[in-house]
Amino acid sequence: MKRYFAKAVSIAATLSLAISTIGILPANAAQSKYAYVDVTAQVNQTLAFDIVSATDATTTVNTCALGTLSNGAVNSCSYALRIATNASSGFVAGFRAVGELTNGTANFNHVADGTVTTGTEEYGLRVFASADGGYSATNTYASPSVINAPYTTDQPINMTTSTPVAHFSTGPFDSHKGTPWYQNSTLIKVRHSASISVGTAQGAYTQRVWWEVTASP
Ligand SMILES: [Ca+2]
Repeated sequence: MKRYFAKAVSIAATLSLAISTIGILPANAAQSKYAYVDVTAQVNQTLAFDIVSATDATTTVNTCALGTLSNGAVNSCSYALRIATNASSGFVAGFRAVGELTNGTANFNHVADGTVTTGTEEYGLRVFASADGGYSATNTYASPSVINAPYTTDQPINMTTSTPVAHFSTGPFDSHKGTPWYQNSTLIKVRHSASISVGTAQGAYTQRVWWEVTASP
């Protein structure tokens, strides 16, 4: 009997609350409802890369002439990697060699001590960011690229797989906006150097070096 009585009280209380709620709602109450849209857009990754003159960023080149070598001097030739990307994590630049610097039978000795030196047969490359005197022209380029050790010194060119020498890893370039357009690029200067000894075999020497730039997503 006790259990039945308690249940009857509970039903009565619920009915009372429902009647009260209906009673205070205005006949024409304003209502609000919500819905949403998600706006989306896509910006695709861009990457531009050319090899250009070391003194003119608008001129593309694909030769680097060391000239006629002599026993009393170090000969050099230079060019620049012109790179632009909007990739969130920048890029990596590297090179690989197709064969040796060779006259067909004799291969040039690779530099092994970080410096191509007069009077010894040595050949190699080094890489410059603008911060260490790498590139300057009519316009000033504050290259954000970082040169990988040991390529701030003369290094051998005997890699058959792409070997990273420079990178930029903190996002798209934004420091060179304006005209001309190539100020949106970074410029990395590359210098090849060679020296000979009295025993270096005569001949016309050639080597093809490939550069690869990879955008970092
Ligand atoms: Ca040396």
